[in-house]
Amino acid sequence: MKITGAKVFVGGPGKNYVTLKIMTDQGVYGLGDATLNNRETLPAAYLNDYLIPNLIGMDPRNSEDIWQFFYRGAYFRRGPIAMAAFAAIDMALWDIKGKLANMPLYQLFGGKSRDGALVYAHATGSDLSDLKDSIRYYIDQGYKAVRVQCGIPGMPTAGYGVAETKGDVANYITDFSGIKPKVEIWDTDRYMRYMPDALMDIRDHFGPDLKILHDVHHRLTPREAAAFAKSVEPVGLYWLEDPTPAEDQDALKMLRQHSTVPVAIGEVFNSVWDCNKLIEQNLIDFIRVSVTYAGGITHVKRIVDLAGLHNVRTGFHGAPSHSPISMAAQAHLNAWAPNFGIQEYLVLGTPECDALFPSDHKLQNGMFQVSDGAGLGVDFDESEAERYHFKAGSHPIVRLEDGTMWDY
Ligand code: KDG
Ligand code: MG
Repeated sequence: MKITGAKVFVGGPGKNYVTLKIMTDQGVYGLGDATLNNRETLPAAYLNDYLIPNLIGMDPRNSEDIWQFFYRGAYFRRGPIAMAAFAAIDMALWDIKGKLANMPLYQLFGGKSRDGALVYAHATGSDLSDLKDSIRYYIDQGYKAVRVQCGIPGMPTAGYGVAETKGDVANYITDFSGIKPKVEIWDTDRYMRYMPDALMDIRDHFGPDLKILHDVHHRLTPREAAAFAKSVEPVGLYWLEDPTPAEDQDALKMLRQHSTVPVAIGEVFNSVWDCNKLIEQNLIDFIRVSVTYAGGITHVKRIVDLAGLHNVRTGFHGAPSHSPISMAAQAHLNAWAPNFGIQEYLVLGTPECDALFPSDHKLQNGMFQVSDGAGLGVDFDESEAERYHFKAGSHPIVRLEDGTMWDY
C-alpha cells in the first residue's frame, strides 16, 4: 500500500483551519489537523515544502516509522510549527489505519474506558453578573464544568478570556482585523485583589457540584502564583491553569509548597520532553497538551501513558482554534485513556462548520459521545472548503500600564 498524494487546505468558517488530506493507492484517505492558531500558514508550508514530498510512496500503515522518520530525521526538530505538521500526518495515518480495520480509533487504542467524556466550556463576562449569566447558560445546556474568566474592576482592558461581545465565546481569541495585534493592559495587583473573592462568589452562587476551572494564562510570578493558589483554596477549583509562564517549570515548586489546588499546564507544550519533569516531579495534576501542537496521536499517547504512571490526568486543550479533526482524534484518546480527566470543548457546530466537517460525534449533557465510525469518524468536504481562504489575524499582546511587555 502506498501514499499517492496529499493536499493542504487553509481556511474555514471564522477560522483558518489547516486541514491535511492524504490519499492512497487503495482509495482510502486520511485527514489531519495542523491548525496553529494565528500562525496557520507556517505548518502548511512545512507540510507542502518538506514533508509531503517525502511522504509520497511511503506505506501509510507504518505510522510509527513515518513519525520517527520525520521527527528523528529533522535535526532541527520540535517546536509548534514542526510538531503541528507532524501531527497532521500522524492523525491522517491513524485515520487510514482505522478505516482499513473498519474500526473507530478508540478500538485500536484498547477500547472504551467510559461511555462519555466530561467536557468544559468557556464562561466569560465583562463583570461578575455577566459571567454568572454565561455560567447559567452552560448549566442549562447540561454542562457540569465551566472555565470562568471575568473582567477586573479598574483594569483598563478586559483581561484574559473575556469576550468583547457578551456571549461570544468562539471568537475572542483571534482578532481578524489584521496582523497587527491589539494591546491589552494587565494589572496583577487588581487581579489578585479581585479574582479570589469573585471565584468564591461563583462557588456560593452555584453550589458545590459545579466543576469550576480558571485560567491565569501565564501571568503571575512564582510567589504571586503561590499566594493566589492559597487564597483560592476554599473555592474548591477543579483546576487552576497556567499560573506562571510555561518556560520556567521550577516556578511551580513554590506553588506546590503552599497549596493543594490542582494545577493544569501544557497547552503550549510540543513534546513529552516539555512534560516529563512536571509529571515525574508531581508538579501538576492535569496535562493540557493537544494532539495538534504535540505531534499527533502517536506522541500524545506516550505522554498520556507517562502521565498515568504518576496519577496525572488528561485535560486536552480544545480552544476554538482546533478543527473538528483534531477534536475527533482527542475524543478517541479520551474514550480510551485510563487516566482521562476532562476535555476542553467549545461547540464548533455551526451549520457551516458541520457542512465542512461532517461527523456524528455528539455533545450531550456536557459529555462528549465519540463516533463509532471507522477511523477518526469525521470527514472533510472539499467543495465546501472552496468557500474559505486564509485571513490574517492576531492574538492581542499584553502590556503593563507603564508599557512593559507581559505574557499573553
Ligand atoms: O491561541 C491561544 C489559545 O489557544 C489559548 O488562549 C486558549 O488558554 C487557552 C485555553 O485554555 O483554551
Ligand atoms: Mg489556557
